[in-house]
Amino acid sequence: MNVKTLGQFIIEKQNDFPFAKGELSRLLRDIGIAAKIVNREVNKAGLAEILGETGETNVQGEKVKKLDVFANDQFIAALKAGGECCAIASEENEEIIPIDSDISRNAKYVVAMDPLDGSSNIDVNVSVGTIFSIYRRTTLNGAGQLEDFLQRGTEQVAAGYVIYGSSAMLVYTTGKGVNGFTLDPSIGEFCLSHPNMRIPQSGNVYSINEGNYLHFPDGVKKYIKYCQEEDKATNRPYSSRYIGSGVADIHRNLIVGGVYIYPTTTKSPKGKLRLLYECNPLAFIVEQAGGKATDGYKRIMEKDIKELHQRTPLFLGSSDMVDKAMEFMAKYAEVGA
Ligand code: AHM
Ligand code: MG
Repeated sequence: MNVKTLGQFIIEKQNDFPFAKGELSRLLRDIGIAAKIVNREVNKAGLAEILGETGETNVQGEKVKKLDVFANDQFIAALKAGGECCAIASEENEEIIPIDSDISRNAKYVVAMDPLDGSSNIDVNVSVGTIFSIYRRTTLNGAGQLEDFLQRGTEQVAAGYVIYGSSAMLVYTTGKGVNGFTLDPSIGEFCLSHPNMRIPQSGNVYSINEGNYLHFPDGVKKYIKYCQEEDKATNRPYSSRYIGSGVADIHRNLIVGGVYIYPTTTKSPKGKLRLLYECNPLAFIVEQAGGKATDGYKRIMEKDIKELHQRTPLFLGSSDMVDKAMEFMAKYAEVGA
């Protein structure tokens, strides 16, 4: 069997960047290693005492599960040990984590991450994920600083997610397409299983938390009704699929085609998801796979970022479906969004 591991693939792809010295490759490798360790723990979450809440709340004011803390610690440790990253921003930490060790101080890259997205699903054995985004630092040297993270999504050097599902998969892009790797537990390696992933231009799945319907902008309400209408030519009604674990919902839509929407609600007037370490990396991946990602009006990756934990609405997926949803947003914008 002709298997290509993530490590082999990364080294091969390093040649795409003629002046690359291997730093980004090593950073991706470090992330892959942390992902395997987190996967091991997620897999036995139902068995181990690790299951449950720590009782602390994270910076977003949500209850933190023990596995969130574990995943956060693992990724931070791997990135610190690797020496290619001079600062980390995490959903779990209010402030950035500057890295000031001898090997990392002058490293070129910063990493923003959501170490365990969808963590409210852990206790019910539903897939969770890790999302990461890599930027080149803008400060010159020393440990990384906040301003290194306040860059538009278009400046991302690489981004990816790991899904801890029925199989564990790592999907990433460096701006030259999207490739997916499935963990083969028998050899403990991520192996290339989904080369050059492309999202279908259209699909028949829409993913949104309809429980919030009453609080959605009118454009979203009308788009949902559009998805539910009968129309043979466009294959409607579409199917509603919402796991509530963003990486799993978006991974499915990436493969079969579909649109994922987390709009503003009256409860979360800026949206729920975070621009830096959730929306931008997912947008980079989906765009690289041929899809689109906007906030309903504007491209996600061109949004200015002022705060580490800034939120944004998200419309992401098959390009025709995102376009259609945006059409409804524009049409009904004036009527009380
Ligand atoms: P989290 O980072 O606190 O886990 O929140 C992000 C998650 C996404 O994975 C998911 O798509 C969404 O929040 C679900 O939110 P809701 O329960 O409001 O539908
Ligand atoms: Mg999260």
